[in-house]
Amino acid sequence: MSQVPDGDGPVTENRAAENYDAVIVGAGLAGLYQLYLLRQLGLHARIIEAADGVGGTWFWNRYPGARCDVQSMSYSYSFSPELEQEWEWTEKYPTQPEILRYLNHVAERFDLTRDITLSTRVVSAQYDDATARWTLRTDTGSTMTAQFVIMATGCLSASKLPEIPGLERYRGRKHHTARWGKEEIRFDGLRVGVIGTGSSGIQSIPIIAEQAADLTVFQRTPNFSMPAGNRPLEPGEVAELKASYRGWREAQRTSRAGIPAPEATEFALAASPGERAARYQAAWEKGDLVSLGGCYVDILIDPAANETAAEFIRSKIRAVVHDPETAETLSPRTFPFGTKRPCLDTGYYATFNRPNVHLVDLRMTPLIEFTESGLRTSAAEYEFDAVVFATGFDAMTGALAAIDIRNGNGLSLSSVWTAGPRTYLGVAMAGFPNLFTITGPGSPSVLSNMVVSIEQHVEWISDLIAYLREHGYAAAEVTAEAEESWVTHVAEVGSLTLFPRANSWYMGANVPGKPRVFLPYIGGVGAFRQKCEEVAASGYEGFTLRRAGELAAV
Ligand code: NA7
Repeated sequence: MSQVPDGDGPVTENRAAENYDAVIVGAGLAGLYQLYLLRQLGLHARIIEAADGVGGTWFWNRYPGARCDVQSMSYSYSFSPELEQEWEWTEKYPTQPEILRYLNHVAERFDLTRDITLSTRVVSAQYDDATARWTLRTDTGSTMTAQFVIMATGCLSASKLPEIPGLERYRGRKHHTARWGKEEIRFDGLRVGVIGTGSSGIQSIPIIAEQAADLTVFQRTPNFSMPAGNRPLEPGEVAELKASYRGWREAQRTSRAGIPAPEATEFALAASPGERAARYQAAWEKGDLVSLGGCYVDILIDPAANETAAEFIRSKIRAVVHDPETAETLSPRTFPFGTKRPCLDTGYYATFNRPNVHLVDLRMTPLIEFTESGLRTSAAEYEFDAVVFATGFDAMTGALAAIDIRNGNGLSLSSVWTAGPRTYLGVAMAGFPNLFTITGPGSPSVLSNMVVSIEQHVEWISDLIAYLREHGYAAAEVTAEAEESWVTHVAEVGSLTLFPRANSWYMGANVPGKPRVFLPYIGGVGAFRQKCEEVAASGYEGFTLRRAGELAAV
């Protein structure tokens, strides 16, 4: 957490502003690589990071069982062949501690640490049209100016608590999966309640269940989850991928989701039930996020096709969970498969066969309030020694909205985004020159292997900055027309799919009052990259580029 200076009052009022070519907000996967590339360009750049260590998502999400759902050798930087060769991943899916070790290694190996300010949260960013510079203020009272500001603030970093009254009354232990402490937290012999059955709940529940005397899971919406099939990596397969890494990286970059997979060509409803079952079973056994949804072209487009995949997963739940009523409660029926982020698990459904685990269906009996000793639903009162909130995030816009970002006219980004975020390529906003977002709304981001999308955005932003400097430009600003046309395109492509039918965080539906807009871009990583490359090749079509002498005219 950020450290606010205590004792002597604000340290800063008379502290001189530090001046940079670029300030990067956030030291996760995106911020680290951005710093590395800007340094290569010769920029004086600095990362400001709220946490007291690097790692972003992987710094904060330390809950038991936290693991990436993209395979380790693919969920890693591609920019350094040496790094690729020397780092040894140990499991098919990397644990949070292993990824955090990797990111700390990257920060040290590329000597990034000396340009990272930790324990400092950027609270505001104000642009000045006349100088084409941003002024940033932090919660430690420091001020800095920069020509470029790059928000590497993450898509899932603004965590949220459930909107249930009385939280302050509850006297037991409280833990949010995305704000887990650094010390080991155990639940041995305790009565525990877990709220939330997204990825964080589904990964942590089996482990908490093994420790707790008694575990109650509060489920609002059941999720589709598939077995991860996690296992140690074999030396042979590691060597094989390391030998062919360049080709693999290229395949990642041109794939749909940053995870190379065969493109389906057939329609689910054209196949016989037996053919479908065999194909779904083979995909199920692969233990990954993309194979099942990728079995047929129409799964994310046609509700009837989707239902065949959804019912296949429900049959798996029924096969594992002994009590038919519990199996049915765990079976998703209110949204199409794939339109909320599916999960990968290790023993999730079987956990509900344990005598110490109970499932509460919040659709039947909603949460009413916290009490001093636990929780009350419309049907019963529960007492807990510890409550775990696996209640997710204000996704994609939450971390940006938390910073008071204002343009030269004093207009805030949040006020421009009241009806939903507006970006060009998820990377820049009209009216906010020299401000960039890595994997912002309107880019493939959370629908893809984040590392692939992060590298693409970071490289694109770096190329744009290099172009500006080479050609003597002081500022780049997206035109209103380019932004409008991209926002329209993102919405149109989204509306061709089943995604808008789900109350998901992709739609902003998990945050009361948030506009219902499909936030990521579903056009695919490869196609998106191509579009970005075309924009760059055209001399940054869609941007107005200004030289220093033209700034006053703005
Ligand atoms: P998610 O996937 O947003 O899951 C949050 C869960 O918490 C989900 O089951 C929510 O139910 C539930 N929730 C949220 N608010 C409430 C309230 N007020 N009452 C009851 N239940 C609630 O977050 P995760 O951290 O698990 O995963 C985020 C992403 O990280 C994941 O998708 C991967 O990309 C990695 P709901 O479904 O909204 O009804």
